[in-house]
Amino acid sequence: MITAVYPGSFDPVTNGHLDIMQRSARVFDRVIVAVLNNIDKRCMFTVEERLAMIQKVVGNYDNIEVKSFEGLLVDFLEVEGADVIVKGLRGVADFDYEMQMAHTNMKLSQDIETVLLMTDPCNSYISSSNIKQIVHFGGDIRGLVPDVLLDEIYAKERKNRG
Ligand code: COD
Repeated sequence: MITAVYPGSFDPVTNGHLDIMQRSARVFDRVIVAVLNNIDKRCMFTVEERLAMIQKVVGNYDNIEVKSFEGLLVDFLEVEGADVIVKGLRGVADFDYEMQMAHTNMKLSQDIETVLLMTDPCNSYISSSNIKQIVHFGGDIRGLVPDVLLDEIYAKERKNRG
């Protein structure tokens, strides 16, 4: 039984992330979506909100769990008894970054493999950062994030504006 961890900030979760989660669930026996709880990083959504949003979109998958983690990713994998880190690749910029992360994690734990899944071409330009920017300037994010989260994302932006 292979357990894979798909880590990220997911601030907010996008259709690009969702596609990687769904495809991972087909490839691996068990998938843990691991939401980084980074107190140093300013996020639009709290870790609890991010967990709930992801749960809302993958809650119907029997082999996907959603958890938060702090500290080193390899330590989280060890606690969970996981074997593989899954990442998504949008292009060469992601590749350079992910290669460095994979090599670092390899150095930290020889037992863990990183598997990179290519983005679906229709999601290749989507990032949490560009979604936050579009929402901030009143643009349309339909098709970029799961439909069930649209209202919540717009409401959060309105709340943040005060
Ligand atoms: N299509 C496909 N994949 C995508 C898309 C898309 N449109 N958008 C993003 N992705 C992929 C990203 O490439 C990434 O693999 C993943 O989805 C998550 O993306 P983000 O942006 O939500 O998350 P990041 O990049 O902020 O997450 C960083 C980590 C949490 C993975 C990283 O900071 C980490 O591992 N931290 C723990 C500390 C640690 O262990 N450090 C040592 C290793 S260097």
